[in-house]
Amino acid sequence: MNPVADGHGTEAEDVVWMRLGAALDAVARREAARLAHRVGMSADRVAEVELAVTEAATNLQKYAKDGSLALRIVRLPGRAAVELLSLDSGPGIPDLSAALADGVSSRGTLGMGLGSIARCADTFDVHSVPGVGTALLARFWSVRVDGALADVEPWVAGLTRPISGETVCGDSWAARTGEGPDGGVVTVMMCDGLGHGPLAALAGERARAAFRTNAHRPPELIVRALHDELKGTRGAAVAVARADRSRGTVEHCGVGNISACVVSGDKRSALLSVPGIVGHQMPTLRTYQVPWERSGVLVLHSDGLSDRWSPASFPGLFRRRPALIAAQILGQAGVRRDDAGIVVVKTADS
Ligand SMILES: [Mn+2]
Repeated sequence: MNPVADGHGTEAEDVVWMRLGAALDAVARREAARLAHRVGMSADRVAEVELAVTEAATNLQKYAKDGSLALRIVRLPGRAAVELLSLDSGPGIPDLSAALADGVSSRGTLGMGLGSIARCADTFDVHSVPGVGTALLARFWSVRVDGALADVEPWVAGLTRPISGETVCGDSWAARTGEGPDGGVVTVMMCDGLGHGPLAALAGERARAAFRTNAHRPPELIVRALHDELKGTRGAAVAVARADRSRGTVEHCGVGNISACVVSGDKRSALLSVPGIVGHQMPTLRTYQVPWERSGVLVLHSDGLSDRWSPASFPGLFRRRPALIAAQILGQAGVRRDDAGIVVVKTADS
């Protein structure tokens, strides 16, 4: 893995969620083909991506208790990829390395088809906790790339999932990387629009727009700008955090119920928010600061995820890629009765 600051903004994009069921393989195959065509893949590559995604779907159908696939397009400057995330709630893969090596010793488990997905993907990562569940990440660039550039990893990854029965999500995130004198500053926002459905999604859209034009400012001023922009909407809980690699700090300003923390080893340092509703009732803002070690992982999520998770219950997860971290925590701590959103920042390999 080679983490890079992409030097531009990234934000929540459309995610196609497909829940485990009898039609999952067919639906997943169709959606994979649609997205692969949209990023301009050749017919051969489209076929490979279809096969890999179908394999992931079949794995869930055969072995998982419950689970979902998410497909989306991710972009770095000059390139686009189809990204597949698979999340399940067990039973987990007992011997992951054996599963990846031969696919034989894992017969009868989720590990069975992993090798073929890994071979086809430009980026592949998987994390499994026996008895808890598995998260899988596979990324397919539109043009097959070899060598150092193939496996670049954005510093920031977010993931949102609408409440059951909705197609749009009121939780939203945005980030800007590559700021500061050495490019080591990343600023992220997590926004939970009140309620759910299109009106909550509208608040999220406005929050992303306001973040885009204010991301260079200190977190507290960004929250103020969001407050102005969200007037007349339902309002939102919002948190903005800025991690500065050269100063070794994270500054955080939050209003309402967004969980934020820095994970370092098995330690989780909470970043506090003040009560209020951005766009409606603005409290006196406070900015908190905690140390940012190189190996630190910054996590912000809405109350669509329980905040009762602990790093120790996901051994090794926080050394993995941001997108995989986001998927595993959302998969295991996410609730179905609310929109869920999480954003993860990691500026160094660890
Ligand atoms: Mn919520």
